[in-house]
Amino acid sequence: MKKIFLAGNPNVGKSVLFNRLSGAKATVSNYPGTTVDFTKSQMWIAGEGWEIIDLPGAFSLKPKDKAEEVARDMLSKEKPDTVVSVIDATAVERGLYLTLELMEKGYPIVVALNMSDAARDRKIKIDVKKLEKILGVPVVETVATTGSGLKELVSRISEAKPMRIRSIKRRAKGKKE
Ligand SMILES: Nc1nc2c(ncn2[C@@H]2O[C@H](COP(=O)(O)OP(=O)(O)O)[C@@H](O)[C@H]2O)c(=O)[nH]1
Ligand SMILES: [Mg+2]
Repeated sequence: MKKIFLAGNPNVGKSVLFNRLSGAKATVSNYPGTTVDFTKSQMWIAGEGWEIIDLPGAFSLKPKDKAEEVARDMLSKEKPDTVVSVIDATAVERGLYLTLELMEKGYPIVVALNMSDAARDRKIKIDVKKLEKILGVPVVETVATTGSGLKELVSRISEAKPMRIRSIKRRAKGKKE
């Protein structure tokens, strides 16, 4: 079965997103040798069953605590087919750090700009198309608590592909590939 992982900083809405995407039947497990929990379930994308895993919150793949260590280990051991990098749309720069680290590792990424309702309330405007162009991966605005944007997020999972950091830097400078 293909695997999709939800990765992101703590409190960006990963678990709410996970519950919306996976529905019932989720199981919580303890990562071996730790007190860190992760949640696993299944979802259907275009008639195909996927395993979906809600990773412990992490700011970086260079771990500073046990939760980050588990997130890093699960990513490297289980080799996800797609990683949804969940970013708080009110603090995009903070979330991009982990996103770029994930890209550097070669994971196919889709970015969920979650809490886009809160960003809108605070008059934070994000040029999604430009961000998408610079990163070279799908970027979708979502509101996990209402389900807004989730259909688009799921539909763009198939577009996720490994992206090279070098080409991101070139695009950020406006150069051609
Ligand atoms: N306004 C708003 N709140 C959200 C959204 N998604 C999640 N939340 C809230 O943010 C908090 C953290 O969510 P949670 O899923 O536990 O974050 P996690 O630590 O990344 O798993 C909870 O109080 C959620 O109800 C969203 O899109 N908009
Ligand atoms: Mg959570």
